[in-house]
Amino acid sequence: MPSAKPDQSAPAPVEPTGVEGTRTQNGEFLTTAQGLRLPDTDHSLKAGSRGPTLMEDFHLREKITHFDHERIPERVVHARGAAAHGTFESYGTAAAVTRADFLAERRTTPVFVRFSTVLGSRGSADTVRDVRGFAVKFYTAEGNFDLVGNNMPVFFIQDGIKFPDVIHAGKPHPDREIPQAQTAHDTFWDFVSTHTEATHHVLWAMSDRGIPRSYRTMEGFGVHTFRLVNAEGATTLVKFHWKPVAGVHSLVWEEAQIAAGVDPDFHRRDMADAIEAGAPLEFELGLQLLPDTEDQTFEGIDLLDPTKIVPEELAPVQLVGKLTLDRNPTNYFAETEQVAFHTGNLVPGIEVTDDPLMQARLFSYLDTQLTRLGGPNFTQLPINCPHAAVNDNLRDGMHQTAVHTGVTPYLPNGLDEDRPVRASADEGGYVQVPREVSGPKIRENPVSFDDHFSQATMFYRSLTPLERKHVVEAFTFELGKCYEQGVKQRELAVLAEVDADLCEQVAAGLGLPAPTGSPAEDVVLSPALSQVVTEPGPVAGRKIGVIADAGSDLAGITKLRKAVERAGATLLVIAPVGGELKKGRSLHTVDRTLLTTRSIEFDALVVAGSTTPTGDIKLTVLLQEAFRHCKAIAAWGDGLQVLAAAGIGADQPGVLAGDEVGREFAAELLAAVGLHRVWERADLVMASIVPPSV
Ligand code: HDE
Repeated sequence: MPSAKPDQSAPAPVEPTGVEGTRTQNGEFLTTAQGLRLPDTDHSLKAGSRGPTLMEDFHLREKITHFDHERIPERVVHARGAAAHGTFESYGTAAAVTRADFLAERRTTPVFVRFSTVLGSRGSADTVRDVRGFAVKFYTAEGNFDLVGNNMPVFFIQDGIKFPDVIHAGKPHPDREIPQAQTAHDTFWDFVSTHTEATHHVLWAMSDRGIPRSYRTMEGFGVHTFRLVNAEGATTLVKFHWKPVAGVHSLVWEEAQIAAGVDPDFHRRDMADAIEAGAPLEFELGLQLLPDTEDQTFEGIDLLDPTKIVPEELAPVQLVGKLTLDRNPTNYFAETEQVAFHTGNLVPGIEVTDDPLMQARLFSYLDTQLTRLGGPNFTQLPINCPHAAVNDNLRDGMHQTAVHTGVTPYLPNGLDEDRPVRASADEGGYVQVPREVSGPKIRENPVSFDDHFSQATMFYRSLTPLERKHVVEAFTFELGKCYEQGVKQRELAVLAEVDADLCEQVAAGLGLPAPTGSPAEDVVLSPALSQVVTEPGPVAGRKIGVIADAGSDLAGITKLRKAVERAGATLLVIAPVGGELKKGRSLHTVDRTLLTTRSIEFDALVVAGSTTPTGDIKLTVLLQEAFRHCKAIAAWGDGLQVLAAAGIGADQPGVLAGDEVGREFAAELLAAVGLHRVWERADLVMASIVPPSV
């Protein structure tokens, strides 16, 4: 039956549907794509109620045809992503080195940021071990500027011509199409063990950086060296950094694996929930400024080699603005899926360099959108539209939505007074700094690209012992998943060139002999590469679970909720069954039951006073898992008995106990969350016994 009786009055004239905002999908009447009102969308047109469907049913055919074509090709890499809108506020501190208008003092620029994993398909899990994309589109007054970066500052390859190779090796095997969204398989390790330039990036990927806690706790990097140009035409080389206000934090590996099954949407849910709860994601943009010398090196580091970083201790990161992501997209497809980034979207004052990885990217991004978004007019999609005026003289093509006026889409012209006018540099025109280019036509890397190991060694040795242990475990896991002994042995030979201890520990875990190499002994360490903190950081956007039942101290939960929310975090009530917990004037909705939650959702767990120990195995698993993942655990009053029933003593590291929810109890709990993990517990709960290397 039709759901509503149509209004018989004639449709009022409306704006043409191409005008933004008129295709709302929640207007008054259901219509066809042509705007024809429909009386019924539940029954096809048939020859009698038991007869065949009529070819004439244009509504049926339009509805099915459109559905058949709902999916567009996913991105060949970075297919899995989530995004948010926000703003970038410039501090003005970069104005001396770049004429980019959006970096001038007190500029506020709208932005759209898409975070992603690289290898997995669009429906894959968020928490897999992988590199994360960190792509920012600034809708500046001078046109769109895209900073298409990653959460790791280096890349696997030095020349863009090898990108298809490294991606083919990382993607599922072509015969069985497994494994999905991960590097723990033979072809990946075959590639990186035969391409030792990948070693530095592989170390980053096997470190905790490969499994971020949340998008808000990741650093971002432009990776390549860029060139800044100021108003006087003076140039400075630069590396772009995003510094998360919430600090850099990661999951632990077991947590990442559980999350991939229990909540494959872990990161996108975390971002969307936090934004909705009023806890925006915040990052500061930082610049490492490096003199633009003839040889484009800094302290012996080749700035055109994307497998190298410049340690922050050698060139400090200077903060020049703040990014705030505070608005969720309205429609995933229209915005997050259709956004098209391009490294060639530049603004005056920012230029690319001759890094051969960057050079290939300048071709790839525009090219890939032609198939992904169905033609050359994707810049007209609302999410890609510049906020600056566009007069591009481009014509026609698939999905042309503009109704261009005029008859002179060519230049120079006499019929339209030679318009549009070409802008000089003073008028905001993008004029590249003239640079001499010469050299023989040749396919080879500069000799300075040959050092594949010294920065991998620096990275590994700059980590704390705990982080190094995680790296060892990640290598042992990933290589342990390979079938080919030759691949494992070749990668061990690579590790021997990085650090003997690393190589020996991984070899021991694999049960293989450890080869010897000659790792650099004189590397200068960079403590900035470690992400372990010793002072509590902000807790905004974090989640704390409070375990309670009908008999619990609900007034205590109210007090705790106030303190947690004041700090920008969220408190979720976990009870044996759903519904509400009510006692006197206190009322709490149950957010999760023991059946619908796992510990991975929370940064800390608290047991409310007067909660009855039930011995429910799901509760024991919840608490034990949080304990094993080194999360803060707390209880007040006789809530401690629930912890004891789960085998967790009040005297264990990182277990907080209080008589009631007072200021001190809440402050201690939030400080523990601000430290991210109770690493003192790590040896107790994460030790795996590995026999010495053979
Ligand atoms: Fe990309 N990359 N890439 N990449 N990349 C794409 O563009 C490519 C590289 C990065 O959220 C594709 O629209 C080549 C480095 C991000 O939409 C494609 C090379 C870095 C995203 C492409 C690289 C990145 C992409 C796939 C080697 C960090 C997601 C779909 C020369 C600095 C953007 C698309 C989004 C996406 C090509 C290397 C970051 C195929 C050829 C290095 C964050 O054009």
